[in-house]
Amino acid sequence: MDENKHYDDSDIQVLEGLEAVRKRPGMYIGTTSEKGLHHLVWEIVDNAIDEALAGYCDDIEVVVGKGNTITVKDDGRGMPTGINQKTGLSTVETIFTVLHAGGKFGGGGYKVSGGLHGVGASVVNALSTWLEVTIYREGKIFYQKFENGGHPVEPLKEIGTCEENRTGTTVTFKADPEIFTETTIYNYDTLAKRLQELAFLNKGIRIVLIDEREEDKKDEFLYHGGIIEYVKMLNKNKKVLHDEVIYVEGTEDGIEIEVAMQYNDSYNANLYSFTNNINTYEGGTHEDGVKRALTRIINNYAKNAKILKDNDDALTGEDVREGLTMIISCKHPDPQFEGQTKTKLGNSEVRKIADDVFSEGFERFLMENPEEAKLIVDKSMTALHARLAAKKAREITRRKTVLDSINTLGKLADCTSKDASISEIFIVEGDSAGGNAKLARIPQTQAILPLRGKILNVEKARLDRALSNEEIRTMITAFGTGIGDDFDVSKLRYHKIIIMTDADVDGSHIQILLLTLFYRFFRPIIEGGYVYVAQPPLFRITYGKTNKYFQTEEELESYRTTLPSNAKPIVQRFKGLGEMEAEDLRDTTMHISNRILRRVTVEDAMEADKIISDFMGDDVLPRKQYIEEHGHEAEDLDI
Ligand code: TSJ
Repeated sequence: MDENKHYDDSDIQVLEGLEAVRKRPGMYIGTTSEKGLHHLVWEIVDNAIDEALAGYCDDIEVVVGKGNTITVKDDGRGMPTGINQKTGLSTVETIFTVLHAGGKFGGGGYKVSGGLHGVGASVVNALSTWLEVTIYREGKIFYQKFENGGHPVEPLKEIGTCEENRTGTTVTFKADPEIFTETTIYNYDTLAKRLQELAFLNKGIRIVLIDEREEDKKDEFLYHGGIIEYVKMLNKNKKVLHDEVIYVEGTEDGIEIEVAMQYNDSYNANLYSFTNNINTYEGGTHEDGVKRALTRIINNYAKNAKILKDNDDALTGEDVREGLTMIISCKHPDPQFEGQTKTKLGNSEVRKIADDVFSEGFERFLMENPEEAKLIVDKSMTALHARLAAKKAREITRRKTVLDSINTLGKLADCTSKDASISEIFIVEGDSAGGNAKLARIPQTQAILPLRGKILNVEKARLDRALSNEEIRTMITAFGTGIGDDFDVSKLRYHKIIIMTDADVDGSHIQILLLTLFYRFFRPIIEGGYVYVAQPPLFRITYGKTNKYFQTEEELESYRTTLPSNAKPIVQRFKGLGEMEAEDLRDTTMHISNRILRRVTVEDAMEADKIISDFMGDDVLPRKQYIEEHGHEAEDLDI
């Protein structure tokens, strides 16, 4: 058997491998939607980040080209250009054509690309119409191009020379529209958000994003303070309890833990954890270790300072995390990702390491900064007292259910069906819209709950205050689920909770408040997919005997052009639900066969929650800025 035969065999195998990726792209990148498209960028960027983490690169540039091409460029050592013994191909060609070839050669250090995604450059190549790589190394320039889903046009070739000190790798690719059938257009904000996050998580790396598609757009992310600056950004619109961000860092057994934290005066915890730059949404051992240490140390401090007496209830994790913004970043040579979405760190040794590293640093901080220590302990103590008060309030609420039921019955027009799976409740703003909805409903399956007063802004209220709000108590009673620790989603009396508000700024505001309320106190109803937003029309156009309804002026105008030129239709603009005829409301918004409902996702609710905490907290300035900047868009605010 000669050398060439061997080469042919592996070449065929290689192409079969890439063909498999094209046949089942979802297996490799999860989805071929817009999300999958962006995944290609992360795969390539991860390689440059690896080079930076190995200590050889501090400049990364991502360019979105005119035809939605992506170029990623680094100033690292340049990919090795020699021949790979196993494949008989150049290392470069191996990396771009053999599945899972990444990380099998040289290097050392952390491989972010070996983590959650880690499918590597060959998958990007397989899913691209073409891909080019250029390497600057040892005074030479090397180049290779691939076409039609990963087929090399020629082997890697030296195409010129450069200055000895110029090194780096540049990759350009064009995602294949036959694979990414939904879209091949990149979203600047999606790219910017993740690249900024990578810059926060990897201090000292400069990451530049350039958009050449229309007018030139550019962002540069470089954070010498790393996650300290991340925490500062998250707390930007908040009143912080102490000026300095607390920062703790340490390495044990090659596992690096970094924590940055700062308290603000809100009641929410804002905690994000990462492992090898991957957001561990589901938490894991690094998060457990830090949380455990935080609770223990604040309890010990409070006891030693005699703030917490021997017979007092201990501070819980939730107490000590109230108002806390925290980033935990772990870098691990061999992370095990678990959980439903593979975003939970499973390595058990990390729990103790994270605990050790964090407790040592945080204890020292408290000792050296008694003023800040007192503020933090006091904040936790207030949370504890509020928690005990809420418990009492809940007990009272529970006892008051009979009374509440009577109140609720007065407002609620319930449906006659007791089968939750076919029952719906419309939450309607105001009595006049409520009256209309009562006329328009199907009484067997559709219940109407008009809300009268202002819904409480939950950003400023803990559970105890929320429970004292009559509108909220009414909803709890109507839903049948209870709240807080007593919450039981199986008792939900309606499997569709439909928010129906006017299509204007006030309506959007009420939607945001309700979603935030549900997110904070009734989260399982959002997770269960029980919450919807109704889409009432803004216009009715009557021509002859037919009525047509539209949600936007554009839709209305484009319909108008289909009418004969001499037609004179009498167009009606609805200012609110209360102004519509009950018949209109039924035909467009409530009747099962005509209406459009938008199911609220957890992401929608998180977004609402973020809008509330960014813009509707105590601080009026950001709210004013937001309204000034976005006021004109508010009408089509889509949440
Ligand atoms: F993988 C890839 F082709 F997609 C890609 C790799 C894309 C980009 C934008 C950058 C890179 C990359 C790879 N940048 N830097 C490196 N470094 C190496 O591959 C490398 C260089 C030298 C040595 C060595 O031991 O001398 C080891 C490695 C892993």
